[in-house]
Amino acid sequence: MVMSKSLLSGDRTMSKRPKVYGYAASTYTRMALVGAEKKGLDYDFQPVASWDGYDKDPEYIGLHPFLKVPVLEHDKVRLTETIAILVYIDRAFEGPHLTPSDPLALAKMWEIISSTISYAWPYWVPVLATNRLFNPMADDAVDENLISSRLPEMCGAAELIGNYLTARSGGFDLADIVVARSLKYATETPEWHDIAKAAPRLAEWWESTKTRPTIAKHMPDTDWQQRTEDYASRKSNP
Ligand SMILES: N[C@@H](CCC(=O)N[C@@H](CS)C(=O)NCC(=O)O)C(=O)O
Repeated sequence: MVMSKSLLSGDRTMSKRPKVYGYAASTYTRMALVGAEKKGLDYDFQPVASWDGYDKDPEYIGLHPFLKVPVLEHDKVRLTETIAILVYIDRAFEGPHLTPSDPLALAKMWEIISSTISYAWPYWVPVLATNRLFNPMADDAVDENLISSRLPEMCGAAELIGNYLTARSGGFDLADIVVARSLKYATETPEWHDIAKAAPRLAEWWESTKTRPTIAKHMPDTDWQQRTEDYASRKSNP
């Protein structure tokens, strides 16, 4: 277990403006940023690592007991865990509601979020995106066996979540933010063809969601050729 001293406790003066610590390629950081944007907050983003998160700034250490991002700081409040951050953003500030008031719609929102974090994110991001997109960028090996053996889970989760998303009666909520950010990298891989075929509702939802202004504004910049060059240049000039 990695336990580290918090940089954000002690004498540090907390910002009155909400501040999100994270890094640009981080799916969870981007969820917090989309939430802040959608709420219309005047907030700051403090990157604490290189774009890909591989090279951490000294400030990264101590932000989170398990060395994760994002972390939100606001006045006397410091929060870890993306979902907690999103709920705080929704409830602590004025602006459009990001969570439904209807009890069933609220439960459905959590059903989608929990399913995404439990059954989709572990396959779409650490298995698929890391191997297909981030490993080639860093000149690391691609585990083809892992990708192909986990394709059924990637497709199964996509089908389930697509069905949940399109069966809802309400509008945009935190579930859209969590699914959109978890799915983005998968849509850039060749496996997206199989996933979309297995989950046509999710594919249709993605087509209409990816162009929403706040979602589009917080797409990570995935020019992979440029990313590969940046990574190589960092490694040769540490
Ligand atoms: N349970 C955490 C998970 C956050 C998480 O896994 N963040 C990733 C980036 S998307 C991270 O910090 N990874 C550590 C690293 O990049 O070294 C949350 O909900 O915020």
